[in-house]
Amino acid sequence: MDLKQLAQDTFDKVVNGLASKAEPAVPGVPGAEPPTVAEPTEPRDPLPPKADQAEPANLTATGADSGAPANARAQQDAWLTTSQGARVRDTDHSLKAGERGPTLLQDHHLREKITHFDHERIPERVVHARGAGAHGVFVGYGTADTVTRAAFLQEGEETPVFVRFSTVLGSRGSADTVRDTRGFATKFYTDEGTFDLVGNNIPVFFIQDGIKFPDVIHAGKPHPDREIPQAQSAHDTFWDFVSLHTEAQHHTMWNMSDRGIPRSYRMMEGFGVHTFRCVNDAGETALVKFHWKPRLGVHSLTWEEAQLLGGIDPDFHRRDLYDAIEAGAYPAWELGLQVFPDEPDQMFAGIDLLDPTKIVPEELAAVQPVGMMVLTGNPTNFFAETEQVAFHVGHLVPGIDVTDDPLLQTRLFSYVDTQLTRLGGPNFSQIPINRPHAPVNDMLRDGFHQHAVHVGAAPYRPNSLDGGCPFAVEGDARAMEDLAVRVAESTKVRANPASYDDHYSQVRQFWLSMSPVEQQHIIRAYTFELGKCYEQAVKERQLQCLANIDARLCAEVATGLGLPVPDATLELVDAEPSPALSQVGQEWPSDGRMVGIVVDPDGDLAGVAEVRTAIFAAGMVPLVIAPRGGQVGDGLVAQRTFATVRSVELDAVLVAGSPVPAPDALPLRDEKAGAGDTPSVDPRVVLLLEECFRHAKVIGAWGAGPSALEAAGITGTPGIVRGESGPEVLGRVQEQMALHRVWERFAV
Ligand code: HDE
Repeated sequence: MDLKQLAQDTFDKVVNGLASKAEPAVPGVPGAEPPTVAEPTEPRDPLPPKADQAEPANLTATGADSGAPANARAQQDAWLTTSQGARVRDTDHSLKAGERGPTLLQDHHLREKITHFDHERIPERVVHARGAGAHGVFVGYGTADTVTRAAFLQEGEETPVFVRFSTVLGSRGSADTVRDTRGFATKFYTDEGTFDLVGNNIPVFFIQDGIKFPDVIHAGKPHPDREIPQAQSAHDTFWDFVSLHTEAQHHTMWNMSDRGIPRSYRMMEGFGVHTFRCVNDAGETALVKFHWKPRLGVHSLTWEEAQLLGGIDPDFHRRDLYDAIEAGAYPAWELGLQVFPDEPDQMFAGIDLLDPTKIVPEELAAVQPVGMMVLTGNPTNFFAETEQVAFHVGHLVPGIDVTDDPLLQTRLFSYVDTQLTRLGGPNFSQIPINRPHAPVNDMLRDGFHQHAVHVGAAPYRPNSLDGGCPFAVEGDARAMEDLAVRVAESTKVRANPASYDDHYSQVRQFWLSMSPVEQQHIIRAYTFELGKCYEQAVKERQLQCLANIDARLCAEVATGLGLPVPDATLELVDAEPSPALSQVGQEWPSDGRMVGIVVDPDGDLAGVAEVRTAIFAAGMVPLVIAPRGGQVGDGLVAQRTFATVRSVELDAVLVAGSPVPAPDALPLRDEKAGAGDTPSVDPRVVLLLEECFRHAKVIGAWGAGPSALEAAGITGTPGIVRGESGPEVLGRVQEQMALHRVWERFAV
């Protein structure tokens, strides 16, 4: 089977299917036009409600009509009402004893409005508080049949999904682009019940046993006395913990690499981290690791971009995901499995499959694609969907089971537990976004926020009063199964197996697998983070850990910190590099990438219009950047001005002229030019080009554009395309964008 072709066919099928369905082209948006790639920042009408939100909670848990009217939900009809549906004439003035008051207690409308507002917030997630979600569809390839009987993986089976991406450490309002792990949690609404794959963009974890989760999180969160710093690991408590607790070194190295600052949620891998146990129709079991492989490849920001974005656009990743989906540049991932024999020792090639601080390199066990997920719809309401979605690693379907990984075992307890506080009681699975699409008949009753009006007199088993309903599955009907896995005869202990003691060999393997540029980024990241620590002992202890990973890494970081270089206390093993870990060297589609076009109102506007059309046609998004807002030329509107644009939101920039300084730019006059001198090119364009150059982006120029490049001191050639016409330049720029960055431009 040609798997590459299968991936492309599946992607095309989902995207074309959306366009051709009589049903909404945008899921849940009746009558919406099939999406085309379009400028995402242009004003548009508000989206109508989506299908998944259209109905109130008027069904019982058994699927029967509860008797509640279908419109028992806010925002029906055109009139403002109270929560009880009584129409309201005036919501701007409280009821007072005379115009100057005081306000009367009897004003029920005032009290209801304020009381509800007072209780609008719910606790944010204790970790992964900051996130962004999207709806989509998963299509099975049928290639997993030999491994698992999970129905949603069967050939051509389409399953609705909701995905939430997140950072881990920051609060709900923190910046998207901080250096951190990213959550990648997927809810599959399968016909056999909901399956949640609650993963991260990093395949290993800080701890081997869940009992230490509060410790690592307390260390990473802001200091308890000052509550700073927000959303970052560059502080003493984090490095204190990871340097004392060396099993965290592997995850920490991934965080210090470019993986810690993704370019986009659309360009991240996802990992189930733990090993799961799958069972096929014949009852044969296999051990499995889940992988998400992004269609657009794995790409990262530069550290400077990440920092600038924290101020310029803290919502960068959230916006990027939303805009891409609105523009029809649907993000897609292939789900892949690494499959291992289910041996009694649960080891593979000497690697303990139950140790979540270890990977199995792809070169030893290939990731086999089993289906594709395409995200095709944005949430209608952030709170109702992205905030209230509740994932749980225990939400499993027939064919997929857990293993004894001690990290996973703790998670099986933690997720429901946390929802009880966060979502206010045990009925959170009745919240629309959490409702299974499979029929539910669970005998769970009552509790806070019970929405179902259950029928029947006997929510217990066995019963005769409800005719014995509901019935437990018998015979061959498909159901959850407790696999009869042998548990070794053992004694109760608080201890780890000896295989968990190796904390360094895979960290070194990761380091050795990086290209020189990526290694340089890692060195700078450690130097920055440790440079933010105050405690000398913490820095020295982490340097000792680095010495046990690689001598050069340790020496360069130590030099940056101005500290002595310690000797390794372990013998360094030269692990075989795993090329799959590096982001450099491959080519990827450029769908949904942002291309800025710097426009000189006196320059080649016809060329700009032509290039803009070509950028759309290539599935990317052009942003016209002009001296000021409004119309630039015939049919050309500025989407960014020289005052609002920064390099960080662009993947490449084209310069279609050499704009002279606009009057409002003169206060920003380049100091190098000297007081009184007027620079030849608008200094904000010069700054933009300098930044694009520094951030290793492809830069193209035609017409008078090359002289603007010269004014910015850009003379080199790698990633600089100069040409006669816009379309010619764009073609060559796009070729280079496939590599993501102009890697040669980084000083190594
Ligand atoms: Fe989580 N984790 N976690 N985690 N986790 C939560 O659940 C927890 C772990 C992950 O977008 C919480 O609903 C423990 C590994 C994601 O809603 C909480 C342990 C991995 C999300 C929780 C871990 C994850 C969470 C907080 C150690 C990658 C966000 C709010 C035993 C495989 C899901 C919530 C979303 C969220 C506990 C370790 C991924 C407290 C105790 C390993 C993506 O229950």
